[in-house]
Amino acid sequence: MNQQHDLLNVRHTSIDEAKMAMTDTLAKRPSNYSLDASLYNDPHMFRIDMEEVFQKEWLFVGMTSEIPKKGDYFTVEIGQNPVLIVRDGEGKVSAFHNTCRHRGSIICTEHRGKVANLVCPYHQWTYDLKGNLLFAGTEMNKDFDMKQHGLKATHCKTAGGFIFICLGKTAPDDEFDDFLATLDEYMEPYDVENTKLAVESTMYERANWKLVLENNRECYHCAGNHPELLNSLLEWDDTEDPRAPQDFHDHYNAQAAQWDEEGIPHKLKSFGDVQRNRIVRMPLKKGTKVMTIDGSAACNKPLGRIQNRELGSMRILHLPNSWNHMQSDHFIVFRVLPISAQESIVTTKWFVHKDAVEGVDYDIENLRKVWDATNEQDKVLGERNQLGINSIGYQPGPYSETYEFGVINFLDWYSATVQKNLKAK
Ligand code: 3BY
Ligand code: FES
Ligand code: FE
Repeated sequence: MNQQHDLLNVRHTSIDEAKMAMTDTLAKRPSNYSLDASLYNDPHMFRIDMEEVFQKEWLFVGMTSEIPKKGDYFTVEIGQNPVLIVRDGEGKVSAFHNTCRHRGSIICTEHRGKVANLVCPYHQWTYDLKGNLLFAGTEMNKDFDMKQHGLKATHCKTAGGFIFICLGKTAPDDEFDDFLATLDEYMEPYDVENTKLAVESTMYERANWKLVLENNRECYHCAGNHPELLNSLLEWDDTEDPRAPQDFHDHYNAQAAQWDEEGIPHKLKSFGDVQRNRIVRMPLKKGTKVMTIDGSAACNKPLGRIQNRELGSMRILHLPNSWNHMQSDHFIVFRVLPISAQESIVTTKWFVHKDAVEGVDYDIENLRKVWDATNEQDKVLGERNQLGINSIGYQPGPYSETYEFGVINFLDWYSATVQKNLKAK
C-alpha cells in the first residue's frame, strides 16, 4: 500500500460526514458480520478510531520491569502522540506527553534510555522526573511562570507489572479498576519487578489495527497456519470454550488441582459484558511446559515463586490493544498500535527472571522462535485480509459463532465504545 492508493479509500469528504456515517454503520451492522470496508481502510474512519478509541480509552504500553530504576524511560507513539513513560526517584511510574512546553519539540528522542532529568534537545529546557520544569534558560520574560510549564501528564495506572495509559481528559473507570485488582492478584506469583526484558520485536503490518485484533481473537486460522504454535497451544479460547471436549476438561482439571496446591490463580475472570478484559490460565498441550518449539523449558530459572513448570499459559486480554501469555519460566506481552488506516505496529516483548543469564540459562533464539514464526504468519494473514477488503468485490462476511466468538466480542466492544464516545461529545 502506498499513499496514492490510500486516496482511493476516501469515501467521506469531511470528518463530520464520516462521523455520521460511522454512527449509522455501527448502529446498523449485524454483530456477527465483518465490518463495512470503510472501517478498515478509510482515513476519515481511521481518524475517528484514533479520537474515540486510542485517545480516550485505557491502552497497554509496557511492563514496569522495563524501567526498573530511577530515570529509566521508554517511549511510545499513540498515532501522532508521542508519549514517554518514566520511573521517578520514589519508584513511581508516570506517563507524559513527549512534547516540550517551550515550542513543542519531542524531548526523549530514543526508544528507551536512562536520564537524570528530561532535557529537551532543542533549547535545553529541563524537567524533573515528575514533569516539573526546572530550567528554562535565562532568556524568558520576567513574568514567565515555570510552574505553568510542566510536562503534560497522561493518566497512568500500573497493576501486576502492567502499565496502562489513557490520553483522554478523564479516564473511563467502568470496570477497569476491578480488572487491575484481579491482574495484581493473578500476577503475584510472577514477581514482575524481578524480571527483565530479554528481547523485543517490532513488526510493521500493512493492515488496519482491527484486522490485527480480529486475527488474534480466533484460532480458526491456527490449524492452517501455525504449526510451531500448535506444538504447545490448545486451540480453545478459554476454559469455558463450548467447543472443548471432555478430554480437555479432564486435562484442565488435573492441572488446576496442581495449580491450586501451589496457590497459582487460574479461574477465568472477565470484565465488561463482552470480555473487554479477561484473564484465564489455560493448560498447554499434554507433555509441554512452555511455548517453545518442542515444548520444553525456555529458561532454567522459573519466574517469581513458581515451582511447577507446567503452569500452562495465563492469557491476559485487554481491548483494544493487547494480549499476553504468562508461563512458568518466561512471559510474552503483545501490543498493537495503529499508524494509519492500513498500517499497524505489533510489538512483542519476552521477559525472563532478572537473574537468568543469556546463553547460560536461556537462549534468545529458542525463547522467541515460536512467536516470531507465529507473528510472521499472522502478519501475512492480516495483510492478505486487508488487500481483499480493499477490493470492490468485498462484502462483509459471517463470523462463526463457535470459532469466532472472540472476534464478535471484540467488535461489539469496539462498536459500543465508538458510539458511546461519539455521543459523549
Ligand atoms: O494465542 C493467542 O494469543 C491467540 C489465541 C488464539 C489465536 N492466537 C494465536
Ligand atoms: Fe524544547 Fe525549545 S522546544 S526547549
Ligand atoms: Fe494467529
